Amino acid sequence: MTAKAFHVAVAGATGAVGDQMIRCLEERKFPVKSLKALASKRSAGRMVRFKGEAIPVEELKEDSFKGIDIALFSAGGGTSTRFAPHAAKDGCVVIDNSSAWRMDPDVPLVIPEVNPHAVADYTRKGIIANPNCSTIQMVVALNPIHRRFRIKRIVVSTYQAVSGTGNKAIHELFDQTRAMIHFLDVKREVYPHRIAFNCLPHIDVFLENGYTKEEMKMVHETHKIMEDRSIGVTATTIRVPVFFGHGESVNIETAEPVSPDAVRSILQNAPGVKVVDDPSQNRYPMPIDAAGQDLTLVGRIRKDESIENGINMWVVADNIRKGAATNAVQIAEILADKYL
Ligand code: 25A
Ligand code: L14
Repeated sequence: MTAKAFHVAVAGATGAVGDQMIRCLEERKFPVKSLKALASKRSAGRMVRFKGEAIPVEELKEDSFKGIDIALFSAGGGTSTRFAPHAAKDGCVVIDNSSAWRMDPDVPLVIPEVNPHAVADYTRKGIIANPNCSTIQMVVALNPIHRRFRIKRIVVSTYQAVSGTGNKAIHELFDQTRAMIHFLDVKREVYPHRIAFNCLPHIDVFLENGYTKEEMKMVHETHKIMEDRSIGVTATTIRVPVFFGHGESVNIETAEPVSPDAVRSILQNAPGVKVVDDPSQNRYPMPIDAAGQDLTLVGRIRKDESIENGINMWVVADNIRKGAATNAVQIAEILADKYL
């Protein structure tokens, strides 16, 4: 029997996430028969590298997906809304990193460590959604705790890296930092205020209820992925001047009595998690350690002394890898193994 291999396309191949998707396909040895790199007209003709080969970037069009088995999308919500249905119609399975399809009841929203079974529902629309980066790392850490102690309420504050916004934001933080250090004029284009040496309590757009869309994604996506709408979730999402790696201060209240030691031992055996929790040696999760690898780091695990059954913790992961590209390629691996 010959091993299966797939015709794969990456839409948004020149972006921060699309580029990492191609790296992940290569690193994880995903069985790629051919790779098609798609982006907007602006990037057509540029080259991307895959397994030592130079692949020309083509303009994304409605008919780009003929003969493609799996398409990984990360080119923004508008692009996914418009093009994913065309890809699906041509028999291609779309794994979409934008927020466009996540809450569609006919589209599964998947974290492989949490709800891999949901991949089966890809047949409804031919689309699988990749969750928001902040949701992924929080749910990877909390799901094993929920299964044992039943989480009643989550209070989360995020410290999010600029890379989530894409390459232009990475350049903006770099250019502003350099300008500040040289006492030059600071220009801003991507964010509404300077991000260098600052924090912005503003990620994605503001909604009627006073929350940002990023904050409400953490509420709704957590319910959908954990398949439990009874969990109270409230979020505050903050942009910080970090390039790669989101941090999250997470407070939980559980139904069952819980202790920091019990949480530590559950997380030591949880898939995709690494406990980094030795304050006496100054060991705790940090973006500089999370960046460039795929585990969700958890530390500062301690009792919330203000309530009966409460725990505080600090959760850090690489937002471009586990928060986006790696999670999408892991979904492709499940598809390839079990369904295609
Ligand atoms: O929140 P969302 O909607 O879910 O978005 C998630 C991700 O999508 C991207 C962004 O990643 C983010 O991380 N994104 C979001 N809003 C966007 C918007 N309005 C957006 N991208 C474009 N416009 P990113 O910016 O790192 O990567 C984006 C990737 O998507 C490709 N792309 C964009 N529009 C497309 C498309 N592909 C096909 N069809 C479309 N209509 C994009 O390719 C990139 O691969 P590109 O060719 O448009 O950009 C290549 C390089 O050009 C730089 N650049 C970006 N904007 C401009 C620009 N250069 C000049 N002028 C600009 N206005 C980028 O640095 C990029 O590397
Ligand atoms: O995937 O950091 O819904 O600006 C959109 C905003 C990803 C992060 C998503 C950011 C997010 C992004």
